Amino acid sequence: MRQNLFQLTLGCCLASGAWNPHAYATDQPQWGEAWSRNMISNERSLPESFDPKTGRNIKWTAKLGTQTHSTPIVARGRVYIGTNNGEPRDPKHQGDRGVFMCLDEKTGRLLWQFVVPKRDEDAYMDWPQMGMSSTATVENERVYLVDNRGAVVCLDAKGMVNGNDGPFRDEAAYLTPPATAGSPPRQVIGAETRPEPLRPPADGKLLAPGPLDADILWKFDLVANAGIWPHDAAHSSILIHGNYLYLNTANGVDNTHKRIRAPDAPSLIVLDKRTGRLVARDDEHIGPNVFHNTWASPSLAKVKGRSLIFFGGGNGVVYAFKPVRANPRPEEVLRLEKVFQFDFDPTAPKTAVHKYKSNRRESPSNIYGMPVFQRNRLYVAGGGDIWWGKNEAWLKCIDATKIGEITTNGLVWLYPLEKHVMSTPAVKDDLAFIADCGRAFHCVNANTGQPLWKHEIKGEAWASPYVADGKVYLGTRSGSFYVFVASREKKVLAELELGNPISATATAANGVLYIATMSDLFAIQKRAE
Ligand SMILES: [Ca+2]
Repeated sequence: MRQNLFQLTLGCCLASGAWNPHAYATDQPQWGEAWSRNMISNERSLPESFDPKTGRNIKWTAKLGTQTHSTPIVARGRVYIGTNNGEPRDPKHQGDRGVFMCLDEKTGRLLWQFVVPKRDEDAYMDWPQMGMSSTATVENERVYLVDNRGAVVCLDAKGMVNGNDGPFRDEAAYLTPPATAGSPPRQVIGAETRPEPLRPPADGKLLAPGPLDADILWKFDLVANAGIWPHDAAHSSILIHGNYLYLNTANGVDNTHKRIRAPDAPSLIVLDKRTGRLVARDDEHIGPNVFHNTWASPSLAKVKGRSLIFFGGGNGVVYAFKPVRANPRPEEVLRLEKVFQFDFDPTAPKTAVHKYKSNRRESPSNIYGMPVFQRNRLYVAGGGDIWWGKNEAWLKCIDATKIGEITTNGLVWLYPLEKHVMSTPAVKDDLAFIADCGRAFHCVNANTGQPLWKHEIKGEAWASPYVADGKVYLGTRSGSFYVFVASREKKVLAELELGNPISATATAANGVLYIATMSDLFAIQKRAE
C-alpha cells in the first residue's frame, strides 16, 4: 500500500514534470500525526544538525518568552506556539501572562499574539510564569486552543488586524488583568480558595485590543461551563473529528494535592467546533481517582471499520469511546459510549489514592502522553507521577481491536522505562521510540516490546521523540538536542547544546524543522551546498 502510494505520487510528479524533493512537504496543523497522534512526519530533506551560534542551517529565530512548554504548529503560512510574557512584545501587556504567538512562517515575524491574564486567586490554579502550555490545533482559518485560565478558544487565524469577528467581541475585558501590574498570586496551602472569573480592574479601564492582539471567535470556559478544578496548568491538544472537538479537561487536585474538589467534573469533553457548545462528556466517574491532573489528550483511529476515540485518564485507565453521533439535539449533552477500558496499572492503589502523595515507591499511575495508534495497536506511556508519585513507568502496547474490560486480554507487551515519563511515543513501522525522565532514550521492537537499544541522555525528557526523514529528533530539559538515525541500530548523528531547557516536541512542516527552547524558536532548514 505504501509502495503503491509512493508510485502514485512519483507518477503524478513525473506526469506534471515537476519532481520536487519536498514532494511530501505539508503543514503540521496539529500535534502529531492526524489523528493517531503518532510523533512521526513524512517531511524530507531535514538537516542532521544545525548551529544557532554560527547560523548553520538556521532559517530564522524568533524570540519567545522565558518559559515555553507548548509545541509549535504550522498551518497556512503561520507558526503558532504558546509561551509566557517574559519578553513582552507589546508594551501594553506587562507582567506575568499566558501568551500564544502567531508568527509568519517565512520570516518568524510576530503577526499577532493572544495574551491572557493569569489566575491570581491561587498560584496552584495557573502556576506563575508557566505561560500557555497547550499546543494549538488549526483547521482552515480557525485556531483551537486551551488557554492558561482553562478556556477553550476558537481564534481567527488572521487576528484582530482585519477586524473583530464574532460572535465573541469582549476581547478588551478578557485581556485586561485585575490590576495593571498584576497581583502577586497567593499560595496558601489548604486555603478555601475557589477558581473565580476574571475580575475587571478596580478603575474599570480596559486595555484596547490592537492589530497585534488575537481575535476570539468563541470561548468555552472549562471551569465555569464544565465544572473542572484547574491545577498547575491547563494542557490540552484538541482533536477535531467532523464538527466536533475532543479534549481532555485538565481537571486536577487542589493545592493540598490530596483533594479532588470537582469529583463529578468530566475528564474528556466534546464541543461543537462551530459554536463552542458542550455536546458530550465522559460518564466514567474518573474524577475521584485523578491522582494529579488530566493532562493527556485524546487520539483517534479506525479499527475494524469504525472510528474510536482513545483517551488516557488521570486515573491511569486507557479508554476507547465511540465518537458522538452526527446530530445531537440542541441543549443535549450526550454521554460518550465506552468501547473498552484498559487499566494501565492494575495492581496500583484504587481507593483513597491521594494518601500516596509523595510516595516514590507505591502510588497510582498518571498518563501524560497521548495514546498512539498504529496497525490496530495502541502504544501508551505512563506510570507513577513525576511530581508526586512512584518512579515506576512503562511503555505498553495494547490490542485496540478488543472490546469491554481488556486489562488482562488486551495487553500485547510491556516495556519498563527508567523513571517517570512525559513523552508520547513515536512508532515508525517496527520501531517504537520513547524518552523518559530517568534520562534514557529507548528504541523498542514495536511488535514484541524487545529492547533494541538505549541511549543515556542529558536531562529529563518532557518533550516527545519525533521521527522525520529517517531521523529521530529529541530535546531535553538540560537543553541538549539529539538527532538519531531512526533504525534498529543505534547511531547518534548529533548532540547539540542549546543552552536552555526544552519542553517542546520538534515539528517538521514544509521542509523546515522547528525546535523551541524555553526562550527561542528556531526554524531549521538544510541549506543548499
Ligand atoms: Ca478578525
